[in-house]
Amino acid sequence: MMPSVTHSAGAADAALDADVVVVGAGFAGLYMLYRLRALGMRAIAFEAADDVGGTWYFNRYPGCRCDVESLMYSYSFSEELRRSWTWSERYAPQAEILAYLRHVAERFDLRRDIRFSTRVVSAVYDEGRNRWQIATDRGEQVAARFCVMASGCLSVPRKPGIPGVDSFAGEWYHTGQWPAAGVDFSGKRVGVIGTGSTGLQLIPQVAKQARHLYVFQRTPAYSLPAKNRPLGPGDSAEFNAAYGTLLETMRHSLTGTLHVMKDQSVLATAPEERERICERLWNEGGAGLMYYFNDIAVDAAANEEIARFVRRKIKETVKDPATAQALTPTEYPIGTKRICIDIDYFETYNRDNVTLVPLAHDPIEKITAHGLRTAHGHYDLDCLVFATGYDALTGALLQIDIRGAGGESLRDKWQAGPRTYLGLGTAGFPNLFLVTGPGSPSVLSNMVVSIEQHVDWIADCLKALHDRKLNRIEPRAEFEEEWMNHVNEIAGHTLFVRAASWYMGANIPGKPRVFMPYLGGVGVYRRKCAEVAADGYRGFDLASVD
Ligand code: FAD
Ligand code: N01
Repeated sequence: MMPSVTHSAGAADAALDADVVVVGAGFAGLYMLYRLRALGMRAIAFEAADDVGGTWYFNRYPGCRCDVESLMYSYSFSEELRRSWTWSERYAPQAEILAYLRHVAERFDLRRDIRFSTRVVSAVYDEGRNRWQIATDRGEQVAARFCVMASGCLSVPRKPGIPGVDSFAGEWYHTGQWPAAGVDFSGKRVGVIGTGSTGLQLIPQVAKQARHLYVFQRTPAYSLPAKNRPLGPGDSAEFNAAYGTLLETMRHSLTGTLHVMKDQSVLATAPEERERICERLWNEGGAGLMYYFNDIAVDAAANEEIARFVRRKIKETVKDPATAQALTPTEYPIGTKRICIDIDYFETYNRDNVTLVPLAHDPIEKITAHGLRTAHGHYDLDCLVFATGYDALTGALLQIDIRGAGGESLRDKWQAGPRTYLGLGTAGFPNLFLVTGPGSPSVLSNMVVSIEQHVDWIADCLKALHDRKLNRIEPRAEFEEEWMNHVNEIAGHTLFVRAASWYMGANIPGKPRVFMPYLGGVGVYRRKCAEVAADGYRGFDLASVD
């Protein structure tokens, strides 16, 4: 394809023209740029941060690491890249994943097409010119035929609206915006609000430094031990030797990983055998226990058996019975909020300098200048950490004023919850693509596998349009409707809808309660997307409008 970008770098009011604008430079934006370049299309990416990395740029809190094994949580598109990188641990720490993404940016010279420290504030489709008009917070305007939102599912941190939240006079941090220089908690009284995946990674690390750590827990989490360990050269060699087969397995699996669900029900397995399997998977570490049996996500009684096993482990680990009891989740099925993978989380409560403050019977009343007041007392704090999560899946998209054909606003269209066709696009918004958008497996999967699948689908689609001399693509409303019904129907058959999770938008007051990701599985979804493409992009209107 012919390049069509004109740059006048640096000038805030410069008018730019590109084939494609990409929003974001994390795993998704970087690979999208790589594919667009290979197609000969000229793309410009905007990234709010001052470097690449996305999630792994922002989440520098102590203990942050992946919970999908590093060997799987890696790009597959370049063998050369794979062989140029060695992971040091089963679950790599944040700094190493960020270094990997920087390595990718350098190896493929991607930074030259990225405008850093620049936030896209609006994207308006100009029907007459069949172009997206993108505006940034630095005053830049770009016209592009296509726009790809690689803006992340977990990229808008959320500080809760607790009364007095802005009155705290000490240091405060949100885990999703952690200072690059790090934080020294030595000698400090630290409060952590939040016990999701982030809190569980952070708490054991802060406990090692702080004078005293208070953990304010609203809902206890189910967590499985990571059993993290260093990786030796043998691990990579073994993985690389079988790579082709392993990759195919991941791509066609339920979750984009090597966890292959057995055709075996919890309830049909004899109790002693079940115990033996659970114990083995627990000791192997990671999320394997969640994906072995085929009925945990759909059968409440089966789920309860696995939940009971995990609850027993908590009781065996935490010495103080009252603390153990408070840390034990009972109110929702295991796995219906994202399962946590931890390193010494429950053990941390055996330390003298750690106090759990269960909020169930002692709710937070307000944050004060000097700490936090609950119904039963005041906790004096020097530092407060919000591990309170994200405006997930739709947050980054709806922060941008996106307007489609006829000026329709995405915020209006999605008022009752996101609506997409395949999570890849949305009717009324031609030439707009979403990477791991709501309605795709996204956050329920190994995101790198899902990101690559989406980016490949989008890149192949752009090539197909070009080859057929077409320049406009838009999901058809009736196919979108059908897809949303399918997404909802599958979710409705599972236990996921029983938990007040961020998958449901339940962590944000006022956010519509709909189950946003697609639960049909990575492999099934991949096949459906491929069929749509092979069938001439079934469900999309294609046109040439110039
Ligand atoms: P992101 O990495 O979020 O990147 C999006 C980028 O877009 C950001 O840099 C953001 O600044 C930028 N952006 C957004 N809006 C704008 C705008 N308007 N203008 C300009 N730039 C914008 N997933 C897994 O599969 N396995 C894991 O182990 C795992 N661990 C995780 C650990 C943490 C702490 C978190 C928070 C998430 C984790 N995830 C994990 C999910 C993770 O988000 C994805 O795996 C992956 O990194 C997402 O990449 P992305 O490029 O889609 O989005
Ligand atoms: O956020 P969360 P997270 N008062 O929303 C609590 C990925 N990730 O950053 O459950 C008191 O899960 C809230 O309580 P409750 C992963 O996909 C992966 O931890 O709403 N508490 C909850 O305990 C993950 O799922 C890794 O009752 C309040 C916590 O804050 C996603 O990112 C690591 C509160 C928020 O938990 C988000 O995880 C980290 C309030 N007002 C993240 N408001 C890996 O290991 C919120 N909470 C790979």
